[in-house]
Amino acid sequence: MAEIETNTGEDAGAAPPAPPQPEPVKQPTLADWQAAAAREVKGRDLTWPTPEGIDVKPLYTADDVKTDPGLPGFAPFTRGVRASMYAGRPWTIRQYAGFSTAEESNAFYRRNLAAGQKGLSVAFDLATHRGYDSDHPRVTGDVGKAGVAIDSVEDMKILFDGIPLDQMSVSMTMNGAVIPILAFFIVAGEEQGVARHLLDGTIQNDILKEFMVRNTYIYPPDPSMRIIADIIAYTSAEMPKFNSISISGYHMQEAGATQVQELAFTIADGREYARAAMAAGLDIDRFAGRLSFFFAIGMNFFMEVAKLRAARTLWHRVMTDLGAKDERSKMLRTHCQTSGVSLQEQDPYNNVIRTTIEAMAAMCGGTQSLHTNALDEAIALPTDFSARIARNTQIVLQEETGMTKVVDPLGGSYYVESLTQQLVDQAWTIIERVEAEGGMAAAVAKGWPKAMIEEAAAARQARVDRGEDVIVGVNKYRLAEQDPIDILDVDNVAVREAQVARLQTMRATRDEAACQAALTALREAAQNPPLQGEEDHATHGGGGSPHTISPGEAPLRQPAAATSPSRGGLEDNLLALAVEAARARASLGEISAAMEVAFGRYGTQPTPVSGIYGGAYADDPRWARLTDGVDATERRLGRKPRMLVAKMGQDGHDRGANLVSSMFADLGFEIVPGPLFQTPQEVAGLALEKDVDVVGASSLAAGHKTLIPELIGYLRDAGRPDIKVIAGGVIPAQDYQILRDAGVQAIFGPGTNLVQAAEEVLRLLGHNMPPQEDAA
Ligand code: MLC
Ligand code: 5AD
Repeated sequence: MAEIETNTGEDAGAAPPAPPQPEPVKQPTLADWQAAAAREVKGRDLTWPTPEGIDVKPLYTADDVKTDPGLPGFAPFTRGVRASMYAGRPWTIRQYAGFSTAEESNAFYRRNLAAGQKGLSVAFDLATHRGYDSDHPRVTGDVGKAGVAIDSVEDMKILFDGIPLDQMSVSMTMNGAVIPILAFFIVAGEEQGVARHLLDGTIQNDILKEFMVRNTYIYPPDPSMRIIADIIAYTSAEMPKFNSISISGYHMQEAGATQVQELAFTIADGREYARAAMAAGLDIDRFAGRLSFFFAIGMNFFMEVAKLRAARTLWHRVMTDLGAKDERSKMLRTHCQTSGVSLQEQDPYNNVIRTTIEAMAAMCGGTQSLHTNALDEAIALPTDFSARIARNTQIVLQEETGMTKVVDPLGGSYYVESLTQQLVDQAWTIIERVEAEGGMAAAVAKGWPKAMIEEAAAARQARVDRGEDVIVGVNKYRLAEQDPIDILDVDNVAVREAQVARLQTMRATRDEAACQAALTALREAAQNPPLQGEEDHATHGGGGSPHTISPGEAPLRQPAAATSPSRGGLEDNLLALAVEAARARASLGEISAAMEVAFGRYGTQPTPVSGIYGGAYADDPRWARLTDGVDATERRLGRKPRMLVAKMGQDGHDRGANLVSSMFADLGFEIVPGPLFQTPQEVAGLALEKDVDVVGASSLAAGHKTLIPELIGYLRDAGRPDIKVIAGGVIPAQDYQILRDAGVQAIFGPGTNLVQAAEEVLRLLGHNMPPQEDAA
């Protein structure tokens, strides 16, 4: 550096000599940086092509930032919906939970609230989701397993016993049986002394993503959209503090969607719901301020931060286009949940690290409310211990780190600002495609968003199985041995007995005539006005025998709401009538069945994508080894090996089943993709009818110990013990022996490499598959 002479002031009379100018420092240019970086890495390309199709560069500069994100609390809310954000009030620590009976879940909630949780979020069991009472024969494996069993307002009152509903905001994840559940909640509040205008909370009520990925629908799409419009009409008139919907991208990412797909389809879903409510005669500014959102937060930290910023920017644009005037109508407020699918069974304490990183991304993205997953996520519901660590992850972030003190702390980062804009642009392209093809309901009916997500899932699985995407403890740094961890196990026989007893008491003590009259009024409102072409969807019998309609067969019409101007009022509002039925002690199954008479029960036939997984292995010798095995098996059998991929019970999580179907089909198996929601007897019947060699039972909702042994029993009784039954999904190691004793021939838990699974299946089918040292 040039030395600077100091002026001592000694010859003050003379003109001071001009200070020597420092040599101008030549600022390095971007080209200089590129050259330096290229030298360091010997010319290797450092661009990271992400699954969303964004080429992330190794450096971002001011040149990459094209737009000014504005200020938090002001349109377009890119930097946050509140001016002060967490500096004013931190996000709500809202842990999603529920299991077993209402009593047990209530006790769990109270313990969690005492330990620092701030809001509630109820997880219902799958029987409840699908509109069945606990005594229904189709749900024996499901009661109390994946969430809490709620059959009536009596259960709902126990669930919130001692929890003042005017002070605690309660989210309920319910989409299928949304009418009875919301009715029970309203009546439970009423009987607790809380008027409905004081109830604060959120109902998920997002059916479009159910048809795409989550699958806990009950009715066909048209009446399901009517239900949503009715709920928005009711809550906007009667429950001003209640969020009428939680438009969810979470389950899309869980099913394999890229962040751009999650973002685009969620915003497009939101637009569809807003339109359905407007078509029912509601003024947009009366309801839009209570539409809320829900996103998943996965491991790509900066992408997730940018996604939440992009989501707010996009929603502001969409709502402005729809004519909203009130700024609150254009604010995207969201709940986030760290990613379940990113968590692993192997080396499970790593999950605490993953969840912390994801929670920080949700925070830097400006979420309003957050659930952090428990470390045992991949195998079971949380225990008190794992729930504590999950909750404390958020408490530590809020109370120990100082991270809440600054609003939008990554705002102005060249990378994050640039990524935000790219996500806005890429998602907008998909949103415009949706628009061009008639809106999201039409897109869902055509099935292309689901197919897009499944293709992304297959590509991701192939990258993981080939070791290209690293998962620590799974495909790299795997432990030689791992001790099982303590997990929660629900005795669902005991739960079912308790539920059935309470149902019987309620039915015996209620005013039967009043109850039936309320149910009749509900049924008549559901039938009025009759939906055109409703016979297209109707099932055979109200009890819900599954009837399958592929998405292509059941084109969606405009939401029924659009054809009925009276829906804006509450005269034949389904929720208003269900509240009457709930007061009269009608059960969840009865309320659901009353509407099913009018609407029918919906089902879909899975259509696995093809060529993606196999394509990723095109030149891989490990794949050739397998296809040789399949060819040899085919020659021996005289036909292609045949596998039924089965889903039993009310478990609609079909990501794993679809991946397995798609991969084995790519290998050359003949796949029978079983419909969702089958009983063990129905699966056995299909296995016999199609004369399959293997049944692969996929279980993600803890029904495996009941349902898989029953299936094996039916196959044995039919004289076909030779049909091999294998099990896959969320199956804890503690249950392996029970399943093996029942006759299960192979078990593939979370983190299974599909190539290795296929080898094992070929061996089971009698192929002499030599062991391979460098197995995938
Ligand atoms: C917030 N507030 C502020 C503020 N920040 N006031 C002043 N200054 C600030 N800085 C105010 C808000 O305006 C609001 O009041 C009140 O505080 C509460 O804040 P909020 O931001 O609205 O938070 P919350 O009540 O927690 O609501 C968050 C939400 C909501 C809008 C996202 O929809 C929600 O709680 N969703 C949770 C959904 C959920 O749990 N889903 C689980 C899915 S699990 P006011 O008066 O304006 O309301 C799942 C898994 C599966 O789906 O598949 O089963
Ligand atoms: N309790 C706690 N978390 C649950 N999840 C699902 N059901 C429950 C429950 N009953 C979480 C898991 C899962 C995601 C969909 O929600 O994290 O991955």
